[in-house]
Amino acid sequence: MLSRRNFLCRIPLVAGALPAAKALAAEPHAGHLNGGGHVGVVGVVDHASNGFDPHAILRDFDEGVVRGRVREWEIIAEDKEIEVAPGVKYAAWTYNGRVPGPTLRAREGERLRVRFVNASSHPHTIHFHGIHTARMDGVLGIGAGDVEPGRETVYEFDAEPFGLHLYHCHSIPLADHIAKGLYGAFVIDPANGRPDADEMVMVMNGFDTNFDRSNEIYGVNTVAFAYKDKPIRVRRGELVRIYLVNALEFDLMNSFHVHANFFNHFPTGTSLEPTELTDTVIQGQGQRGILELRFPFEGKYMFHAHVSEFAELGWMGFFEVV
Ligand SMILES: [Cu+2]
Repeated sequence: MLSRRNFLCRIPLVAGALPAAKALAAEPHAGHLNGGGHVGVVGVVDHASNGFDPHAILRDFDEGVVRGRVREWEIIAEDKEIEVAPGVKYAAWTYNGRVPGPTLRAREGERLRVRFVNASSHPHTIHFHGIHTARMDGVLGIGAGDVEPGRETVYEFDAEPFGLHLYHCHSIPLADHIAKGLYGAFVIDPANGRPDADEMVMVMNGFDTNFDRSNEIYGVNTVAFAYKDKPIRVRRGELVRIYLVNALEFDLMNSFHVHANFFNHFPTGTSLEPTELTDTVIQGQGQRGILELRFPFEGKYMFHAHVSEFAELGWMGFFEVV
């Protein structure tokens, strides 16, 4: 079986020899194939065909619609083939047609209502992290339980506690429903907000493209090397706030490391005081945290998983400080 350990080694350097092969020109033993870095891909992902672009997802916060005293969203589950690296297609299950799903954003104490429509071919739920009643927990056999294809339900609860959370499908087998793409970030702002910043959401994820229950492609907001091929532009001296979520399946941990800088770390975002000034944070499955930093110098600065294997398989990018 082709495992991720030898996935890249097996990829011929002649483009097009395998359906997925033309995408990945990284070859660990030869290296230095894609000038400017030690790894990378050849070709580009068709973001228009995917219907989402990692650069748009980065700063896209969905505040829903406020009706009276309730903040509302509609989330539709649908099956969709997406391109996770150039030429590498993945039969995803999506919330609102994208992976990760929309970054839902509310304010502490608000009443939230989410209408969930299952337009896919499998039963799904939405399980929100947060504090709520059992019936609104989106798990099998309690409340609405599994929402069958063609059916819908409404989840309603209060926004608490403030912080950075996530939501994901909780149908079984759980790992598959998450790995297929049914997850997203869920931000609850403190009642008095946070200081102004250039805010971005990074959902760390991966894709098991050959069904061996390990990932062959890794990334932030889905597309391998999306922020390597086109760096994230930020302004020198400006406060940058990163909402970092680990939605990875099959691997026990993930990490984030930024070069030539340090950040304040607010685990789960549930305190306004950082616990640590560091340059690397490790997250288990479902773990998340808020990172705040300023770049004192212009230039290109790498960020990547400090698990080297993940970085070489797509999870690396650059900030371009201007
Ligand atoms: Cu599901």
